[in-house]
Amino acid sequence: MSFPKGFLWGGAVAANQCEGAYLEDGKGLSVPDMLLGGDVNTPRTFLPKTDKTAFYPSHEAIDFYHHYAEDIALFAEMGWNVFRLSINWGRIFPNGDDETPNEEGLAFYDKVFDECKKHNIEPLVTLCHYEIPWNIVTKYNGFSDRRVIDMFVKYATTCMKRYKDKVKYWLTFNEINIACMGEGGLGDLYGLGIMDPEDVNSDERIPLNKLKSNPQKTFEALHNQFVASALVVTEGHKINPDFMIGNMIAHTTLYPLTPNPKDILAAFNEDNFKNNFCGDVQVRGEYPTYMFRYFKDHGIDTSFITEEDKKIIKEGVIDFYTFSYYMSNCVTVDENAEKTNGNLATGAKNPYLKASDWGWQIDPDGLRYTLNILHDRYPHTPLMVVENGFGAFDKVEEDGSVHDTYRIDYFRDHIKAMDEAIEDGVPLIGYTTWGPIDLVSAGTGQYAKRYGFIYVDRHDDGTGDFSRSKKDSFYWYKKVCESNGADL
Ligand code: BGP
Repeated sequence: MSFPKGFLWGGAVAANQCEGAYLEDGKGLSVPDMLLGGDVNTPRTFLPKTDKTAFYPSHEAIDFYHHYAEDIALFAEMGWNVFRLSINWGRIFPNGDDETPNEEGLAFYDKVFDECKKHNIEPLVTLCHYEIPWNIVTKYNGFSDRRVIDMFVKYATTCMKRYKDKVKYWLTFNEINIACMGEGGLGDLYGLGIMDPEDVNSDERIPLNKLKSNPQKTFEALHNQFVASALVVTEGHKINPDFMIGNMIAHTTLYPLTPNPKDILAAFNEDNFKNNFCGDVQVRGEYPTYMFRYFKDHGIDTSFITEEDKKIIKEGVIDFYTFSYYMSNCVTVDENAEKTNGNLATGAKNPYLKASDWGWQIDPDGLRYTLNILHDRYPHTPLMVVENGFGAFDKVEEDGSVHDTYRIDYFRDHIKAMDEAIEDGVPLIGYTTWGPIDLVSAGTGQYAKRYGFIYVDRHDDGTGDFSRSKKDSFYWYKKVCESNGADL
């Protein structure tokens, strides 16, 4: 067994998917508060005018806001030493552009971090996990407006100053490359807070994959996020030189479907665009050359990449690289090839892999491969897997137990793959599973797509008493954490 001493074991959540309390203690509306649920075949819809008859899954979520002490105690019982969570921007600056921060919001996270400390759990904090304040969308069109860079830096440094002795590990933007994925304006809205004014003012429900998108604006806004992220890295190190500040990439590993050189090239290009581009900027501090070819081919005017911004990006390279890994997909030029269903990450079906009920292909070997590829690409950067997990329908037995062997199998195989990668020489420093406690799915808005070791009594029709109970996987992951990955 090769997990090094001090390896970080834990789980990961996002504020908007677990906290609920969406308007409590001064919090402002943020993007996910405007989204209704969908399912595997129906995309989530956006409804800007709050409709009292509609069910917005994140408004109450699993009510972590009032259950945090109980939940963190359960995490501690599993033997964790790290807990990845996000601060909801709208709790600290309810409109994004407020003069002063909201003290009640700041006080809430003080309590959460104190609870972690009590249990010797290190918080790993994402500053923006798809939680852009709604006012920034409607008034500034998200990160397409450069003033939002300053708003984000102000928010991030406010948090970093306040929690400088409580939090050491920070991530700037969750899955910053979501802007390069997904259909229509989905990535624009989730990641960048961009929305076409016509869509913002619509009275109709708009499926997320039908939101309008303007690629020029997308890349300008993404560039502004690179600048904002780099400034936060630089400013954060001034606040506390011991801070470890990382990026976060959605990594869907891509293979050519066949040995046809056209498939090889298509997979190579798609991999660069979707998986490598953002990480290359944030680790190496400059835009990779292949992107200038992409911009040229797609008619993108790159004058937004100014000399001054280049310097900022160069200075603010990250300390560690983190990523989510759920699945792999295939790429082919054959338009008739069978497709997978992966919400954001679709591709051609791999005949060698099984998939979850949501069509996400299960590929533990892909994780070992990915870790090696990333280490080769960024040889001096520590890596961390900050999301990995299996969304499934769970069945509660009469005695309240949940026998989720499928989830245990998924995790066992992926942890073995990480073990192999460490043997291969990869500097992997930690692992946080996604949704260690059931929560709202980002892609579909469902509760029924469950990821947790901990079951939450909460359902898609809005029923449930929010009570928590342990699934079989809870006891299994406890063994894993307590044995530092030896007892699988
Ligand atoms: C990632 C997001 C998470 C999480 C996860 C699982 O893309 O960072 O927020 O939700 O995917 O996806 P889903 O919730 O759609 O099953």
